[in-house]
Amino acid sequence: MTALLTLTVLVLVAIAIWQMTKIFELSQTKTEDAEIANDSDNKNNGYLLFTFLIFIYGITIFSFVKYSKMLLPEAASAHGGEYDQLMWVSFAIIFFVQTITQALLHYFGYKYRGQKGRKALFYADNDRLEFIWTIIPVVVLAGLILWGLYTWTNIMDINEDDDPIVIELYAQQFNWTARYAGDDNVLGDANVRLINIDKANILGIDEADPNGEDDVIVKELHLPVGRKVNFKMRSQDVLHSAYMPHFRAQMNCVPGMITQFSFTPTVTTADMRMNPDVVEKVKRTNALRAERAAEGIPNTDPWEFDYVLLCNKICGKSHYNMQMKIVVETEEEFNAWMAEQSTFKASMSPAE
Ligand SMILES: [Cu+2]
Repeated sequence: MTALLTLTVLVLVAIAIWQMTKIFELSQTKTEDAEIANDSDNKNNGYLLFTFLIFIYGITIFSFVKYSKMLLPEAASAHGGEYDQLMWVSFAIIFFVQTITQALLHYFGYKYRGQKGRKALFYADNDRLEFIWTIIPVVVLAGLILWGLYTWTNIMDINEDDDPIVIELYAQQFNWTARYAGDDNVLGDANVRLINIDKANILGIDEADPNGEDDVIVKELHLPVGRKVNFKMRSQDVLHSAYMPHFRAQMNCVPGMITQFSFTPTVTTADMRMNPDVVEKVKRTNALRAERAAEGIPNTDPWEFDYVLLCNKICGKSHYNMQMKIVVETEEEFNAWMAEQSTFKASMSPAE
């Protein structure tokens, strides 16, 4: 409601300014050629072009300096480096081309501004020039696209090589549940129609399928470092998206089907907490939190870095808070944690 009112006020103010400008224009005494740009108008517009050029370069540099600290730290997965490299090369090319073409565009706008007595040159075409400005983008874009396709195929090649752990990520409004495939490393069949709250079967695991008996259902995702994980995603209700930014991983969770993503975590949570970028970020965040705590604002306890699984599809009103903690640890720590979890069979409530 407040937003609507603010918007209405803004629109009304804009209309008022527009009307006032019209009145101001009408009140001016008119000379005959007032509507036609003269040499000095053209020159001023030329200078304005340069001002705009300085503005876009300035805002680019400002954004780099002020906001590059918001970028993610180094990738914590085996494929992440490849992904980042593709992104940085694309950024560099876009940045280079943009810097040069904007300077040329604005400079020529000024250089060939309208002047009394100057006539535009009629220049039909130039095959060589056209060839050059067609072939360069074609080669660069084809290169980027081929490299992108190659990277995509590599990342999305989900196979059973290297003995991956199989984990299901189950999405529902507005939380995540993870299910490990257990000792047999095979997930029991599941279907939302088999959900039985009375028996605490919250994921709809088929009780008749022996593969499901040793499955382990948890609310915190633990991954052993260096071991490949094959994720199988399901959704109970609407479209969600399993997003694990530190691992450069994202996959939609679609009701009625199983989607997959696979990666190998390479940096433990403990090691990532010592990464200089992460240390800086934690320091900055905690400084802000301390300021807020001093003002008596709640929920401002110091923050410690953790990997997270987020939802990256706007799936409803609590979408922003749909997340699960991910802990990457050594194989021993992982085994010790897993030994404490109970299996689906053991955790099920007996039928009434
Ligand atoms: Cu969601």
